[in-house]
Amino acid sequence: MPQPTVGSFLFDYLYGKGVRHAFGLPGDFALPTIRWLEHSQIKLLTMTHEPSVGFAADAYARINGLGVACVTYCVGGLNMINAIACAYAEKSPVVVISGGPSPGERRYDPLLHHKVKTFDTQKRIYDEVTCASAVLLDPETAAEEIIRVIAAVQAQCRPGYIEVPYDIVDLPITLPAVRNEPPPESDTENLAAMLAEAAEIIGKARQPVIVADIELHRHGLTDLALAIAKQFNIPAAATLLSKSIIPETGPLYLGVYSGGLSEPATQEYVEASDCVILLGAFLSDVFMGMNTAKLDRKSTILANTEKMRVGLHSYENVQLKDFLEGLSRQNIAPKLFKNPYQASEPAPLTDKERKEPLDAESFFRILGLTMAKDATVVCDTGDALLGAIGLRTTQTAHFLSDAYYLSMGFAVPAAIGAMAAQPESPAYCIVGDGAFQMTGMELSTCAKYGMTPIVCILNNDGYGTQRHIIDGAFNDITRWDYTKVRDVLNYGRSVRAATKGELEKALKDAAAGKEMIIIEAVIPRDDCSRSLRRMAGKLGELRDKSKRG
Ligand SMILES: Cc1ncc(C[n+]2csc(CCOP(=O)(O)OP(=O)(O)O)c2C)c(N)n1
Ligand SMILES: [Mg+2]
Repeated sequence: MPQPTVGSFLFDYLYGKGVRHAFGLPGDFALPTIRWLEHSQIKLLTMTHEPSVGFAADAYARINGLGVACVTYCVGGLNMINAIACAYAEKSPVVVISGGPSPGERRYDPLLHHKVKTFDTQKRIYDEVTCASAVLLDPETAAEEIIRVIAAVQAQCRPGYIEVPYDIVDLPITLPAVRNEPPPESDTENLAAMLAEAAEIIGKARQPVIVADIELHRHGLTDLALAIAKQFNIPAAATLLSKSIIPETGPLYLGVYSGGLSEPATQEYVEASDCVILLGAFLSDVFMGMNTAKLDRKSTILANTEKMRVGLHSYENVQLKDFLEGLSRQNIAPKLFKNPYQASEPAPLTDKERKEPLDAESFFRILGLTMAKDATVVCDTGDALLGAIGLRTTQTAHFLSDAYYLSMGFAVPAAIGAMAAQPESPAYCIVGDGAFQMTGMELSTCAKYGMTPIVCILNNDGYGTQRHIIDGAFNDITRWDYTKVRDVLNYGRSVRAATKGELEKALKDAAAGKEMIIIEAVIPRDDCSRSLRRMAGKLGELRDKSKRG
């Protein structure tokens, strides 16, 4: 066995943690590290722009449990900061690996290219969007540092930052003694008290409901939460961020809850509940439907990795996993309930409808009618996401979006990350025309690696979401001929769909074929989904002085 180097150890260690693909873009400081990555067992996909590298690694991490983004110093790393901020905000375990200057240059070369203010600028900026960071200046301690950062990333499901000076990466590494940190433990008295109080109010509740949010998925606890729902026969809603982590065709599924943005049956049931059990929940303004949610703190149980509360009582040092395991052992009689959220298929199109112009709500209805059964759906910010609230996926954990951080430009690169993680699942990428103009040309990477996404561009002639908040010429964008993107890449097919029938045909053909396809779905400029109309209406009341009450 050749002696491991910093570079070989780093990628062997990540491979051992389950990483099979990494996303990157080289630069002189990163090249020696990227060469080690290429020689490792991890397959490297190089992309055209660092924001895409970050979003692809994020999507891969959401599916695979760990992702890797490898970039160069400052020009690359800082270009990717928004995508990693998204991963931080939404708890996605991405390891950022950046090339960096050598220890010698840090001492003697103050005006080295790519440097911003100090040699630590990039690391300090990353400290704001990561849970652990290290600059591997010393091969003696490099292995310990790598293990520390990756352990934090996995435990907290947040990004981590590892900067590798280009001349350190080739040096032999000192392997540390193996140490296994024990997992954090709950305070047994607090746990017992919380469980007793929770069991009492769930036991008494007439209409309890579970809201299963994204932390369950990130921390591998969805099955446990679902077992609780089944055992006590309590229906479960998802959130926009956790959409599809629970089976959307199952009898307990209540739809996506997001206050006034929800479908009416879901909203009514959740808000009429006398015991809302929020598991792994992010109580963001999006979750609260831009403050349209009507949830009474006194009748909610909140259990996430940061807060444990039953009604108005908070409990310290109680681990989410321990609470869920404890809850599953409680003696609570199964509830009786009738699911108001019918698991029905969308109504098929009539011949008359086929000739009608397409609109935003119909787009999602037709997508639901034609979508391949094992599909993964990746949605960008805008109506691509809000309109998808009622879309039913048939596989669990096959819906991806940045539904809390809401950065445009997520969907195309995230679809690339998803296709790398699960090549067998057809990827549907739903993206607005504005967001497509940000990162859509990353489809170049699909051409490079022979990937075949079904890309639906919702072309409503500009920043539709913003138009419904405050309109002006600032919401206009150049009218691209999106079907020509195919010609630029000389790869795949493209089609424009302006009627419901044209969209139905395009999507059916897409599901039957094995090619990349770009579908330009023409949506009237003033049209939008019901959820977007409500969200934008609420934001309009907040942002527009003339609409403030
Ligand atoms: C990176 C980024 N820049 C700006 C915004 C603000 N923003 C939110 S939605 C939106 C318009 C999106 O336009 P488009 O992608 O065409 O979707 P639509 O709203 O028309 O459905 C903008 C500019 C954002 N969320 N993310
Ligand atoms: Mg638009």
